[in-house]
Amino acid sequence: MTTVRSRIAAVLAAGGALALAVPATPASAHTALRSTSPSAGATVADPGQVTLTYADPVLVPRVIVTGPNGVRVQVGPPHSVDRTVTQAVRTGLPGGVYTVGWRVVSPDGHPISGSFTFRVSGSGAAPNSAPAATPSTAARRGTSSAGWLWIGLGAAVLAALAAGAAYLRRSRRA
Ligand SMILES: [Cu+2]
Repeated sequence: MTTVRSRIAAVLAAGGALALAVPATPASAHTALRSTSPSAGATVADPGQVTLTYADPVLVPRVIVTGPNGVRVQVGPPHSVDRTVTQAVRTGLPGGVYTVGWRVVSPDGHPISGSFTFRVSGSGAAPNSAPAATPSTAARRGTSSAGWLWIGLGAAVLAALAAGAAYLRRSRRA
């Protein structure tokens, strides 16, 4: 009895020590993206660069900035100083939605990645304002065709279920 009780006490003590140890070592947890410039969903004139700020210093950063029509607009490799990663992008960007895809290695060795989008107003580049309407229309068309694909798949699943039910009914009768 006493050995069982002391074993339970030992387990509880170990659990308590573990509970104390976990929040006491936040540096060993993998890092997280804290903020970006341009910020996610923002509309900017011509950013010139993209900066990503993490909770901890990061290693081996990779940043890909993709513009309308899938054009890559990052210039050279990203630079990582302490907790901030800076990636130069082309200047005079045409208007539209830009996607930033990033990947870094946390201080604990775990790679983390993510993506966000921002919009370039393209007001500074008058000749680009007309073609800029085309990619956004294409993007909208893309999502609507994806929507139709899901509706089509849903209809196919329903048809398969109906056929299966009819088959079961027929086989049960026979
Ligand atoms: Cu981690």
